[in-house]
Amino acid sequence: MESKNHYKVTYFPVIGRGEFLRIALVYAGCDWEERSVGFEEFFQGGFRETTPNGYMPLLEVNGGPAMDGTLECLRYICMKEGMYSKNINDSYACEKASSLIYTALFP
Ligand SMILES: N[C@@H](CCC(=O)N[C@@H](CS)C(=O)NCC(=O)O)C(=O)O
Repeated sequence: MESKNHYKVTYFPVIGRGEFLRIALVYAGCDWEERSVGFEEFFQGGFRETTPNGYMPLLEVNGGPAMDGTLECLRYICMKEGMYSKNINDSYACEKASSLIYTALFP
């Protein structure tokens, strides 16, 4: 798979919600960069106030505005990179599996 898009993921330097986006971007073979924001920078350094809704991960595509919402961003990457099934039954199964994993990890 070859993508012409450039992505930026902004997240804490940990495995967490951001990992969903990192894995999708690596799997798709995308050109992407990571902006690592430490806890102090986020909570005390004012970074939180610069985010759309006060949380991360954030996803920027081709220099566009920051988007948030882990599963929404995951779905966005999959659709933009041609990994989202056009078969409604397959996409239902993928949505079900990703929601299940997400809510199990982040209830
Ligand atoms: N609904 C959001 C929740 C994101 C979220 O809670 N992120 C945590 C880090 S894993 C965060 O940024 N927390 C900061 C805060 O709540 O102040 C999503 O699905 O991405």
